[in-house]
Amino acid sequence: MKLYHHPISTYSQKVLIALYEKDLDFEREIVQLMDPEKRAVYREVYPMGKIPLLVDGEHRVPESSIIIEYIDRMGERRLIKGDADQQRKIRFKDRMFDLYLNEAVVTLLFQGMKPEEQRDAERIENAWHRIKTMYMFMENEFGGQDYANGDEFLMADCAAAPALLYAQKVAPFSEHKNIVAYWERLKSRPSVARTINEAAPYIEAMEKQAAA
Ligand SMILES: N[C@@H](CCC(=O)N[C@@H](CS)C(=O)NCC(=O)O)C(=O)O
Repeated sequence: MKLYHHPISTYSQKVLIALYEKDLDFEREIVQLMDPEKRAVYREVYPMGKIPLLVDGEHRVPESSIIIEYIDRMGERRLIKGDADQQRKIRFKDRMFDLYLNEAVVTLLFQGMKPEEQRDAERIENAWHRIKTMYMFMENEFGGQDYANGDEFLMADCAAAPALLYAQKVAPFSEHKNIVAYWERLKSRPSVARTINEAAPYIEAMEKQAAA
């Protein structure tokens, strides 16, 4: 299997965490989406131009959640488990973290890198609404359970970790003690710690470039 990804990309991180949790072997290819030439080359592989993409023999599997569904049939460790209702709840939380936390956090991150006069106030306001709503929901949930779907780290937690990694920078959650405790639990997992370590030099370079 080969994963097209970038260590700094949140959706790539989500899949890397899943691959590490499941201890699966894979090749990696880093895709430099910021470089127009390299982006054009990658669009030959996947016309939508999005990362991550998993290629396994004849199968081309895009979309982080679908990649996790695909790899979840491999190995012993399951990231989507239980009966149909339990699985639906795992998918629901995964969607919530992707669509309403990750997307909103990334919006704030990219808007923050633009000169003030080019920022889109409506997008920023909408992102904040989603983040605050997610924080309310998460603070309540993590008061009663360790992970997104109970006491076990599953697919939705793979989605939450990258969003919280960047949220620390643009939408700090330090006043939400249950989210802080959840983030500490996530970071202490080898799969998440490894993904964060691999991203660290790229994040540092991006921050230096933004500050220059
Ligand atoms: N829904 C997709 C989102 C993937 C996505 O948006 N990836 C970003 C990087 S984190 C990307 O490829 N951005 C480049 C672009 O939108 O052209 C997934 O879950 O994999």
